[in-house]
Amino acid sequence: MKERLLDIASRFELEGRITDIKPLGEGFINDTYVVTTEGDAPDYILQRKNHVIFPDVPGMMDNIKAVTKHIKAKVADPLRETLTVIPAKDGKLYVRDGENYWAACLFIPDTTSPARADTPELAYQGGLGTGRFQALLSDFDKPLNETIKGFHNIRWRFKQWDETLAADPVGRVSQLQEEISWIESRRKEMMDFWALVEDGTIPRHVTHNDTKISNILFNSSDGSMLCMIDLDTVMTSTSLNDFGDAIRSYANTGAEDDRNPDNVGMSLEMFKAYAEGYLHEQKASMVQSELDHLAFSARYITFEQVLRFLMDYIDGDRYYKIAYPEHNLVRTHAQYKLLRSMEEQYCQMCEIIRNI
Ligand code: ADP
Ligand code: GN1
Ligand code: MG
Repeated sequence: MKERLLDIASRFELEGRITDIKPLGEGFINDTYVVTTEGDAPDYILQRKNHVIFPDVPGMMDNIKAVTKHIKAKVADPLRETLTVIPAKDGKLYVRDGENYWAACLFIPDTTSPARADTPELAYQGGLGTGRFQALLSDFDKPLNETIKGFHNIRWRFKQWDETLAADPVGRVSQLQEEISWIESRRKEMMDFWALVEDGTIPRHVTHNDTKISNILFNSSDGSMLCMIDLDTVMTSTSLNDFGDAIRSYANTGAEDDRNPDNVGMSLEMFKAYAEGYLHEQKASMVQSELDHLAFSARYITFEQVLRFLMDYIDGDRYYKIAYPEHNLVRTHAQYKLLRSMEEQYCQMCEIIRNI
C-alpha cells in the first residue's frame, strides 16, 4: 500500500522528498492521508476521492479550484485561509489510478480540527467560520457543477427513499416500521420548507453543504477559526443548510453515533454561541425569509440526516463507511434523538435568533 501511495503522491507537483504517508481524520466518504516531506518543504494532504459518491471528480475539482481561487484573491494569508489545490504533473487537478481518483492540497500546519465543540467560544468561532466562508463567496458568479445530485433537496431524497423502501434490497424494511414512521410523519413539513427554496422565497447562494465541525480548521495558537475545508460539496443551495448542518455537530451534547441516547440532545447554549458567530458575519446580508427559517434549518438538516442514515441501512450500507454492522441504525437513532430535542426546544431556538 505504501509503495502505491508513494507512486500516486509522486505524480503530483510536490516539493521536497517524501518522508512518510499516514492516514488522517475520520471522514465517512474519502480516504485522507498526510504526506510529510523533508526540511522546509510543505506537507500535503493526499485524498482518494470517492468516485462512486462523486461521479464527476474532475468537475468537483474544477469547483474547488474556482472557489479557492476566488477566496485567495480576498484574504490576507491565501496559503492558510483556504485550501490550496496541488495539480498533478500533467496539469490536471487529479491523478487517476485505475478506477480511483486522487487529489492533493497543501497541509495547513498549526491547526486543529476537533471532533466536537467543548466550549461556546469554539462554537462561536465555528459560526464565524461558516459565515465568513459564505460572505467570501457571496459575489462568486460562475456556475458550479452539481457534485452530488439533489444533495440537500428533500424532494430528491424522498424519491430515493421511496425507491429504496420499495426495493428493500437486504430485507430490513419489515423490522424498521417505527423508524420509518419517524420519516413519514415529517414528510409534509420538510417538503413545505424545501418548496420555499424551489419557488425562490428563500434565495440560493454558493454554500459549503457539509459544515460539520471536522470540516473547519481552527488556529492552534488561539482557537480562532481559520478556514473551511472538505470543499467537495460546494454548490449552489440555501445558506440556511450550512447553519443547520453545523448545529448537528456543534450543539449535540453526545456523539453523532452515540449508543446511549441519554447523552444526545441539543444544547441551547452552544446553539446560541454558534448562531451569534454565524449572524455576526451574515445578518446584514440575509433576507427576512432566511432569518425566519434559520432555526428550522437545524431541524431540516437533522431530519435529512436521519433519513440518509436510515436509507443507507435499508440499502445495505453502501454509502457511509461503517465500523460495525448496526452502525447506520445507531446513527439513525442518535440523530433522531437530536431531532426530537430540537423539536422540543424549537420556541427557544427561534427566540434566540430573534434576540440576536
Ligand atoms: P473527508 O471528505 O473524508 O471528510 P476531509 O477533507 O474532511 O475528508 O479531511 C479529513 C480530515 O483531515 C479533516 O477533518 C482534517 O482533520 C484533516 N485535513 C484535511 N485537509 C487538511 C488540510 N489542508 N490541512 C490540515 N488538515 C487537513
Ligand atoms: C459525510 O465526508 P464527511 O465525513 O465530512 C457526508 C455528509 C454527512 C456526514 C455525516 C459527501 O461527511 O453529508 O452529513 O458525513 N458527506 C457526503 O457525518 O455525503
Ligand atoms: Mg470531512
